[in-house]
Amino acid sequence: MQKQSAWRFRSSSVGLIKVEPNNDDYSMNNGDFENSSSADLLPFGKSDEKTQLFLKEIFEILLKYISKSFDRKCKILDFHHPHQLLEGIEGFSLNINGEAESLEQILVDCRDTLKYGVKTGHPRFFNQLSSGLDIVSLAADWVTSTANTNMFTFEIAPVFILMEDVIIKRMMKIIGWENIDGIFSPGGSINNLYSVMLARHKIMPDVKHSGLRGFPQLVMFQSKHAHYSNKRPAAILGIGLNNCIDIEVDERGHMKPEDLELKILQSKLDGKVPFYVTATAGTTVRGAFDEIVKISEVCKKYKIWLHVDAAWGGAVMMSQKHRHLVAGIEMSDSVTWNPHKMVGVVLQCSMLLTKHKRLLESCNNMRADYLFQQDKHYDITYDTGDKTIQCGRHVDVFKLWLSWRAKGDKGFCHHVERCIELARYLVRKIKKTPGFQLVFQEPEYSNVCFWYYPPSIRNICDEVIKNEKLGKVAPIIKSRMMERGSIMIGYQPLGSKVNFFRCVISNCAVNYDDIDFMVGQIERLGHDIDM
Ligand code: ABU
Repeated sequence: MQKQSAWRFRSSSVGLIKVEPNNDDYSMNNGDFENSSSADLLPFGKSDEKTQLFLKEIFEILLKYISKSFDRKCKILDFHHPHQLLEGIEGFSLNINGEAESLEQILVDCRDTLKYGVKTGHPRFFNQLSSGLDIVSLAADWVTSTANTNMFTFEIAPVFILMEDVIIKRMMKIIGWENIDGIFSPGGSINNLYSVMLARHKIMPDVKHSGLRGFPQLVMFQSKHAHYSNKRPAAILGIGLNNCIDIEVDERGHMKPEDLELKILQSKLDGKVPFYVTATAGTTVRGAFDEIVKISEVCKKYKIWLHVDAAWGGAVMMSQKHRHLVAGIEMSDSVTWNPHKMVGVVLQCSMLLTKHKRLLESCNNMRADYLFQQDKHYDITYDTGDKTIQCGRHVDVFKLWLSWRAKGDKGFCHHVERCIELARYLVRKIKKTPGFQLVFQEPEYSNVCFWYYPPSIRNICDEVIKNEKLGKVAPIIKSRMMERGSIMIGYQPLGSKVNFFRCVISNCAVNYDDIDFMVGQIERLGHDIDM
């Protein structure tokens, strides 16, 4: 919104208050943001008062947004098409016109940015694996941004670097390894890439310096339901997507170990070198857990690196009740886990863990003299930046560290168990609600996949025609829910299954009524669909 319709501000005994432009108190405006610019803030301003007033106002905007995020009466989003946002709505403009705007306009920009976004913390946001708005990790993120440091060396991030070490060592106990190394990086996809790099470096360390020429063709394997990021490293690292082999899944969505072994043997017959297998703990769509013990036996037999992509499902390690889903994880060589998914740490928080100590360093180090001097006066093993493929690295550990401090193991355990219990409630609800059908019976995790059949297609006898129409239902309902802003759930096809809803529960704000609301809302939005 442009500043003509914006607010005025003044200080009072109860803090900063907002005053309408035509209010008599307008003249008492101490913030005077309309006539102020970033040049009046620290480090340029004469005092820090303006900075404090400005940040307090930002804080007020954030607090209001947080309250709305949890308020079921508020919409999840105020949907606008890309062209509408680009053209500008009610004065909200995305243009950078080169002029310095007033602080008043900057405040309005912040408010409008949140206004036209999606409240991913809303209890009726079921769209993504990461959802919810965890207050402690949010506070941690604010602290992190204020510290505004970089994770490359102990020299400039002493506390955060040690926290990363503490968390990684704690994960060693949780996974059950005798050794550990690891790194926080921007997301599961990057961590899956790291694991392929490590696996290749272990068997072909010379590739780092000599390149691929002269080395045998490598082959890697993952289930056909694995996340797509498990394949991309083949394209990035010169292995080639054609050497990234899909393994069949059984009726539960688990990778078939016998098909894995068959394809490993085939690749050997082709003169290639099988070197890497991904087992998925919690597939993206279905939430299925590959059987790690059986897969690890195959990997051991053929001396192949086993990576567990537990980005989504790794949280079951926190629950004695559900830990059996990752039985055998200690037999893996590396694990990806994203606490920004199931345990609700705010984005982004993702780690790559490996039991092969010093391999990350050896694989990635470049020994830049200006950062990683070898003659520093402290223990330079804590200059962990050289283990990564980044240079600058965001502080992600503090969100997890603070959240773990605040909730303890029990808090994380409760989070996972409650989300799975709510998913089971949804399964029971779907089974008994006419027009709804589960795509997969008895989900293992908190993904619940289902179709909604509007009355107009329920009695169609021709299965081909019925399926064709069914595939169009979820996108129509999804567009209606976004226009209305009442609820958000993802949809997709999978193999021969036409478009279905994938409801993911990872937000601890969700309750049983929200599940009932979701089912009722889909009925309300979809009952009149007639194609
Ligand atoms: N790692 C990607 C997860 C995407 C999703 O939320 O479905």
